[in-house]
Amino acid sequence: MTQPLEVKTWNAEQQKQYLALGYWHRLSLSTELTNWCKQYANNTAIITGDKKITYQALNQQVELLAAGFYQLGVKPKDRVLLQLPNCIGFITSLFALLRLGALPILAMPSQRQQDIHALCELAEPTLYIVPNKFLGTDYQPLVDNITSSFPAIQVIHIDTEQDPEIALASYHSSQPYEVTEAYYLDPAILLLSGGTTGTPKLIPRTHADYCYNARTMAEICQIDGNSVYLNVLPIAHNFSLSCPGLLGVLSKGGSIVLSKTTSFDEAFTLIEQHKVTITAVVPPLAQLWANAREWDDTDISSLQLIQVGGSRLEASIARQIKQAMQCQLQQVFGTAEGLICCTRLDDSDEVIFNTQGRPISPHDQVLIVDEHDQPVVAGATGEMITKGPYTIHGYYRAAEHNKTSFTKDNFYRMGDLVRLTPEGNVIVEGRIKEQINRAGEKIAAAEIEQKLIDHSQIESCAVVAVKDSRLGERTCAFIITDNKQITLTDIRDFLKQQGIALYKLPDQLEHIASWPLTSVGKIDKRRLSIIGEQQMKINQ
Ligand code: J2J
Repeated sequence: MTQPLEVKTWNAEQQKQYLALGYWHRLSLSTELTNWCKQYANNTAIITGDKKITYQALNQQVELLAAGFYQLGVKPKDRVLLQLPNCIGFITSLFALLRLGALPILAMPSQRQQDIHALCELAEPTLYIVPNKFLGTDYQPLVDNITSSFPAIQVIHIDTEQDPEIALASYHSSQPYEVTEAYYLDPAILLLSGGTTGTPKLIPRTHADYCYNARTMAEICQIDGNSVYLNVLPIAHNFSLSCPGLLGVLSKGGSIVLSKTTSFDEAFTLIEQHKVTITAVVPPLAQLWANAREWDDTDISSLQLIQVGGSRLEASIARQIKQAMQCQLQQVFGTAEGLICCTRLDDSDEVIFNTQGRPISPHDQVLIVDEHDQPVVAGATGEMITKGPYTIHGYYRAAEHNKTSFTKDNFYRMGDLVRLTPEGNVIVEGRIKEQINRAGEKIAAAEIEQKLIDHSQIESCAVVAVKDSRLGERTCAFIITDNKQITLTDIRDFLKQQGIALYKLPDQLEHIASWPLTSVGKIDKRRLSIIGEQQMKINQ
């Protein structure tokens, strides 16, 4: 028997309050989408390649696909694993699944067997929607592996090179189907958490809270029917899906331009061609783009706002980005679990360059606490904990993990060390969670450690983040072994064979004779990060 879908949610009083304030609508995300398609029928919704798809046409494609998925047997509350890159098929599949009341699990195209396998075990999807090939990766071996372990799963292959107007057309159906209006406080989608453990965690975002998140960000970014948003980051990520991203932009009648890659060649050309007004990137990418502006003369003057978030942005680089891109900059400090902080368009440069802004909802509660969960004195650094109208109360099917990730009164522990300025802006100072933030992509140290320790010649290991001028942070594995010949390539190959995604493979390997320990006898990972940085300098 499958486990129930129910997840812990807001108490009755909070629910009443958020509904009364108009934050939440008593509507499913699917009904919101249908309403936007009707309201902005003739506006351009999606631009991909040389095709422009209106809201009306998008809605028609979604109708046909929902009917097709229905014929395949997709039912309300079925989990469906969606692992697609930035393509029209992602958008139509997502919306069609929502229309049937199914629950999409949003996996990243970069994930491999280890993650996809774990997601299938955790959420028991009935359908897996995956590209056949994308940017040189053939997904067939991954699909073969998954179907051999989970023979009941149906697979839909998407040809991402196909004409967007007929993408998925072979799955279209004109048969009638049953639209299911989901309850607005049921989970609408399962997002992937950055995670700190060996197995992936899924974030159940509800219809009401996710829509509120997207609309609020759209309002802060002043999105309207003339806005053109360039989607360069993976569309399945919370930043590009709802901050304001795809959903926020569609809620206001704007257009989404899909970019396949993050390269400035493609991005700048799309900005010029479609008069893009807003885009969202991670700091290392923003810096690459800013450097490229020194010699690139593509006309990107339509750009009004560049959102930068996902990892730490140094003030000096923030300044350089604003100058090079000749538009407003917005720092975004957010999490797929909920809370989003950002600078506002009319903030001073001082605030925009030096802080990560403030929460987007007046009802976001943010506390900065010490190791005993006691609030620190004003202005001091501590761990950020939060709850509010769009922050989850628990991960999907993770009762044990939820006990440590949330406080007794339902605050989510962000795992970030921050301080607040007197004006209430957040400054991110560091992190207590054991995670590597590699150019915005999050890697749980525990996951890599658990795999490395299976290596017959590794006695003990620890994985830490080491400062990196290009990536922000790189992944450094420390090992204790008698075999001093083991190289970085050896351990990367070893991990690759275990189905670990490429972006999670260590960038650096250090042999160590014994562990530096903290006063309580744990491996001193802070010390290891420093050693890793020193070693890298010596080796350069
Ligand atoms: C430092 N660390 C940051 C920042 C996130 C918008 C933007 C980002 C995310 C995201 C997101 C940071 N400076 N500006 O979902 O909608 C680190 C923190 C945080 C973790 C969350 C969005 N912005 N971080 O990055 O769920 O450590 O969401 O807790 O992937 O990224 O990661 P994620």
